[in-house]
Amino acid sequence: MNLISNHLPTDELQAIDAAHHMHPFTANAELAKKGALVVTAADGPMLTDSTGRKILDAMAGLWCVNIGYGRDELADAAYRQMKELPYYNTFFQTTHVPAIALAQKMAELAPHDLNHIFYANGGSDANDTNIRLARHYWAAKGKPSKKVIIARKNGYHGSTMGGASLGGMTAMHAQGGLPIPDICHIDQPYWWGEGGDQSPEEFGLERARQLEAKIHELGEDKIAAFIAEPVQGAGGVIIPPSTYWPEIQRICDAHDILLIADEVITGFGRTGNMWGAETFGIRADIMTIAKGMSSGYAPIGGSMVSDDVAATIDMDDFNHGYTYSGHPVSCAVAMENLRIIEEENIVGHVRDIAAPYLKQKWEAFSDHPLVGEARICGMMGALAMTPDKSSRAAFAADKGTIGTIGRDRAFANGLVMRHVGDQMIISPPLILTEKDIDLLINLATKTLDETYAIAKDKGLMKAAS
Ligand code: PXG
Repeated sequence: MNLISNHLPTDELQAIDAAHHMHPFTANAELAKKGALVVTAADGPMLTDSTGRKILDAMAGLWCVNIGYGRDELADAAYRQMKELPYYNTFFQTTHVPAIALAQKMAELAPHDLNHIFYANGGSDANDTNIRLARHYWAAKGKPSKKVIIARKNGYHGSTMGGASLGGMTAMHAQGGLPIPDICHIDQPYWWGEGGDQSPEEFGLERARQLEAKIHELGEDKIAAFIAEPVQGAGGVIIPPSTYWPEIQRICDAHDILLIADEVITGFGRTGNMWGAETFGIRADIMTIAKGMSSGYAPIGGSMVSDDVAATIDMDDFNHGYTYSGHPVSCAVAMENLRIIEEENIVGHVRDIAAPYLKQKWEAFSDHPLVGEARICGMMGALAMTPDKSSRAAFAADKGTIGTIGRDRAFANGLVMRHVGDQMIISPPLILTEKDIDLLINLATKTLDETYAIAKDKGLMKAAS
């Protein structure tokens, strides 16, 4: 493999980075003190840092590098497309071959009649598109008062003004005056964290019925859509109880509101089917896609839109679009990625081999003294850490204290895991072999043992009152 490794020494790179690069979701001054991990190369599921250390990437970048790193076919597809037609737009009665081919492919892959794509650059702007699509749809149907979009607390739908408003992250809302008008949030279906004495099934129903209560409260004539991730990703891999999605579906159908499934993480095989919608039996009117669409090799996202929504929107100009909607290079890379997913049966590999093997090992973590719940769906999993398993208590220490220790121990052990508060989460490349999974589990075990030892040492194994 040819590496572009002719770079400055690590400490110099870190100093320049600290001086000029504002990192997303990061306390930059804090990071500047220790310096960011400089990743220089990657292959399969393994990263290489600037010191030559190998690290297992159990987050697939940011939940996106589904086919793993180092696939030359995608690089070749990008190169060929850049030479042939590096850019053209699709705004003013023009189109190009990569956008056409990918639109056809996505219509074939997407569930039921989600036969139309509106291209975006990623998930956030695709969700901004969805807000405008849903509102425009109802206006075109002669019901302009149907504007409100109901979303969920602790959901994640992106970082743009629209995406962050749909998301239910209070720390994001606190910055920049969000949410924008006509977006509201109901509670999440997080049984382990919020289910109290209810069974998961009872709790799932109760949380779904909050949607119906909200529709009654605001009036059906005001509601445009409900948006949710089939499994919450950034919120901490929250897998809803089995009763949740059927009830949500019933409510959306009964009340004439659009259902938007945000499959930015759950799409393209992550849950063991091509779509989270298949895993949970969801029939959406609009589906958000990004990340695994190109396995992160090039930025691309979009909204898959049903026949009905597309036909309704088409009756009028939809005054919306991005310069890079359907960028030819990203489309060509996505096409090649989808070819690999299909020809190498990546989804079958997840369903039949990787996910069952990982599940069995991952769930055994629930015996660890630090772990309250070890949950997993396909290739996305979480370990909820607790000082007291029986009461499912939170730690007395500030939220995220133990999670940060876990994250730092994982890095030190050559494993990328993310922490969400005091939960450790994974979302590895889908191509992991059983041997890779063994490595992941060994490193995660070491990480948990060390985190537990540190938490005990520092007197942190105390429950919040
Ligand atoms: N919807 C969902 C469900 C997502 O997970 C977005 C939309 C936004 O996509 P873009 O491509 O605009 O980032 C996402 C993105 C994390 C993390 O640390 C998660 C995401 C992005 C960055 C960090 O968990 N998800």
